[in-house]
Amino acid sequence: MTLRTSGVSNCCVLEESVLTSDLAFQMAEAGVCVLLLFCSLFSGLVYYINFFFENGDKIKMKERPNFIIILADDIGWGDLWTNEFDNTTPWLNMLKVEGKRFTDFHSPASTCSPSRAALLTGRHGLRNGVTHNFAKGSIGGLPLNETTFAQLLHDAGYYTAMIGKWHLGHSGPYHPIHRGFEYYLGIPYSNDMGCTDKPGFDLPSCFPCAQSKHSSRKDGGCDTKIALPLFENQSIVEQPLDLWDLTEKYAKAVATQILTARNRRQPFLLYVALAHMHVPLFHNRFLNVTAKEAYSASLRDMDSLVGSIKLATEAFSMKNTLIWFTGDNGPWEQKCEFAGSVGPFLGKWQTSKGGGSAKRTTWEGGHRVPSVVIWPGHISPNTTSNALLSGMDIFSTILSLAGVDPPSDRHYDGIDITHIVLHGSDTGHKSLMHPNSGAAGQFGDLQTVRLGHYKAFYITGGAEACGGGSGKQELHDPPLIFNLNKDEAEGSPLDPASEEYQLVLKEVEREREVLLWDIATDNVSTADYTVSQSAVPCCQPQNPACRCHSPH
Ligand SMILES: [Ca+2]
Repeated sequence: MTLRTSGVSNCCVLEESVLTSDLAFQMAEAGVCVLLLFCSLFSGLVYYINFFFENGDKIKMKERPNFIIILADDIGWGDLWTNEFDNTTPWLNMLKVEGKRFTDFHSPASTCSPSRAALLTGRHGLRNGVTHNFAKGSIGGLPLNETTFAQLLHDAGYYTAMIGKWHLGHSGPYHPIHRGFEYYLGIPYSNDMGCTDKPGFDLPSCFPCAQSKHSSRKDGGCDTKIALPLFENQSIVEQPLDLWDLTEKYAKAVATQILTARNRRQPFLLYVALAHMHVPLFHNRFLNVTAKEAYSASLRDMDSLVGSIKLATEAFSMKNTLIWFTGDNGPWEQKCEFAGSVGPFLGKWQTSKGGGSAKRTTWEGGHRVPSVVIWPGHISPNTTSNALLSGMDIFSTILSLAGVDPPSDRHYDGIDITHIVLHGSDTGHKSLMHPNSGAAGQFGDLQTVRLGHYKAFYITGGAEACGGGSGKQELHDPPLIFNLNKDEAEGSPLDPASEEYQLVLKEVEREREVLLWDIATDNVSTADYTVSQSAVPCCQPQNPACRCHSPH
């Protein structure tokens, strides 16, 4: 085995050509996390020695915590910390043991762009303007008068970097580099929004990128004419990108960004928006798995990347680091064996009428996501909170922990849950609204209301299920109300004539009216969803599939 160092990443990679088959197999089993641990330790040691002699003093890090927000894509509530995949995710199991797990935690929407916009701004789509997904050719993005937690932390002296999927507009001023992040490496939108030379697992299967300008093949929504780009800052550094080394690239970039923050002696914010578990699925390139094994192999690959991130903080002695892992929405059910698990949140009322009850819906499977937070020495290990919480709470909570006030000229839907994270309180939201995300109603409208352990639907609709069926939109007046304590699968609504129903309805309507009035009188934004071919990322327009890299 030989080692070579990479000047770009200040890390190291193993020469594949000298790997024996046995060693390759062992590495596949161990995942890239082990590789990164070695790299991290080596680089960290070199750095420490340099720093010590340059400064002649002990390193004094800022007291403000570092933040690493890890956002998985399309992960199911049932994918983690259940018997089904427990052997697949040792690193995420470790996070659960070392930190606080949230069992009733909800993504702010059940599709990508609105969920991410709300995470970064602490505001629902009806306030921040992002109610549905942006396209490859979107000329707009998250409205410019919206403020991300990255902008606020950067202004407060944090080093800020983002690695992964943005999906909030990539053109001009909407690019992440202009939204508070000093460094960016990642895919500007979902990993199925462009071809690659070695496609991952998807349903239907996609063909590789076209090799000829004259090819116009389009298969199952897979566009073979525009390759998936990888950006570093504002430059395309690969098109098509190689899915199969993306985990390694991201892991190296995480280590490099943590070192950069350490070199600058700044606290840091690192937002890592994973391509996992969105189709096309991919995994450790040393593995050879069948389609049936693809989901668990990809989950294991994601877990190894999470492990690499955790190890990087430890190897560089960044103990004052809060790591928060969660997901952007539930599983993409129509992808069948390539979709995750909703666990017990089956949305039976919907599935009995046809249609899926996960991603794009407001059934629990659409937005109840795994969530865990660790911060050594601050968060009690192996604890659980059942409080009603939202991904938007991350905005308010990390700003609070950093001592940063958000702009006062607008209202927020996220709440500061420091009392839950640090002090064992279990008091979260009294109520939480879930926006329509494509399966029913107008995008962004808040027509599903959670009140304590009750949930009211003013509108229902099923997303496309595995096999193709979809449930039609239905309006409910009075609303359907489920008691999740007794019926987590949302199978049988309460009898509208019952006293229980009437009491809940009164409070649901009051909570909803208060919120909608608050939004109507708030400082709100409108997103530009205009699409233009000129906004499609393309590093070489004269080449087939915008290719500027040869097939591997
Ligand atoms: Ca997603």
